[in-house]
Amino acid sequence: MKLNTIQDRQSGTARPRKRPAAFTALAAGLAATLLTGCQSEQLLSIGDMSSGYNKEIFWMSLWAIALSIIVFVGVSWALFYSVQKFREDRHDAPPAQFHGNNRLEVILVAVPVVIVILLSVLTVRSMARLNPVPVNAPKIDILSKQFWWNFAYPTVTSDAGGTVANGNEMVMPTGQPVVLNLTSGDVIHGFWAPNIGGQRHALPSVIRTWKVDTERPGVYQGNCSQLCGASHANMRYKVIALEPERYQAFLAAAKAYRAPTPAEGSAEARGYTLFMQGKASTGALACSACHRVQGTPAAAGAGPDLSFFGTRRTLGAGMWEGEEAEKNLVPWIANSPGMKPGALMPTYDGSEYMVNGKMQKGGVLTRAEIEDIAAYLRSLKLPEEADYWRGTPVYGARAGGTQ
Ligand code: HEC
Ligand SMILES: [Cu+2]
Repeated sequence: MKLNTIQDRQSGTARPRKRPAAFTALAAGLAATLLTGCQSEQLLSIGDMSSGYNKEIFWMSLWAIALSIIVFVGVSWALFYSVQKFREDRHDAPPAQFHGNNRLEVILVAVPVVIVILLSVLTVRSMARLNPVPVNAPKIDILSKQFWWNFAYPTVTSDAGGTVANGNEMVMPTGQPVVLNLTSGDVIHGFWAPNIGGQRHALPSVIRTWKVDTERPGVYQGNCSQLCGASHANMRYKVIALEPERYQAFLAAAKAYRAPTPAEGSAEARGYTLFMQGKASTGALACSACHRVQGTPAAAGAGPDLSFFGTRRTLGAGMWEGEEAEKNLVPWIANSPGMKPGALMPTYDGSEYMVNGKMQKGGVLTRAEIEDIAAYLRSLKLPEEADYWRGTPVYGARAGGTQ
């Protein structure tokens, strides 16, 4: 196709009305990349007014912005007025001097002081509303680690032993403040799910407590907001807000949950054995050395809790969702550091990976063995009524979203 150049126009050719095809193709390509590339992306919004936390911050900011506009307009007016009124070409004589005018000086100091006091009062008022943590509110203990999240329910001890917990998917009730206790197992991370309220840093050896809330049931996106290493951008999670009755149903079922015992001779049973014991002959480490599955001997915390893995819809700490997560489970178990840079899980296809700056070689499981383990993981399901994804609307999913 002939490009529309300056020479064309100078030589008298009319500029074609149509956009050059190259441009159209580029735009279409870009749109396609954006749409497919972000298939599982969800909008994040600090302006989500279904959260009381966000509402409070919004009104406080509005006051602060309004005061700033008043100051800006006032100062600009004074500036332009003086420049205009006291132009040198209109005034031959030196201007009147008012050095030592106490009244003026007091006014010039008092006005900013009043504005700053007003802003402080507004800020302190918002803090007084947001900071107190209700005693009887639902609590969630959050552990962040490179590059995943664990959400534990400290008041819910499971019948099978241990505290009820879920990796990378946080379930909370709507219509009431939820108290979050956040910490880190290694470096500094940031908990940021703006639709439900404020962001906090996760600091090693410190527990930060605050509250979040939302009125609207839904699935919300959460991200790590503090640069924490190679897979910082892949350190995501979902917040699933349920109406209180459904939340209670989830907690009750999670409390009573015991991982199902697979039928003898099934793929799940073979997967179970490999999960618990690994395969010493090929150096494949037991999954139970790092993961917990409620109701089994697996009780370790070096990786996310997998108790209800079959109910989950994300994989790799929110890197994949829905069908993608389903498709990637076997490749993930085979070589997770290959799929997610820096993931601290061994490989099971014999490839090399790095831990603490040292190259290591993973053990080896066959494809069939890994598929058995995947089958076992998929069988780890909460009962139907406690499936927190079922029917829960996904907030702000882009076109082509998966849920
Ligand atoms: C040395 C500890 C370790 C061992 C052994 C281990 N894992 Fe992991 N696993 C991890 C860590 C750490 C993560 C989190 C990786 C990330 O997202 O950055 C993880 C993540 C996972 C996830 C993804 C969970 C999610 O929701 O994103 C699955 C599934 C999983 N492991 C299964 C297994 C299986 C199956 C085995 C055994 C074949 C196994 N793991 C062995 C440490 C381990
Ligand atoms: Cu992080």
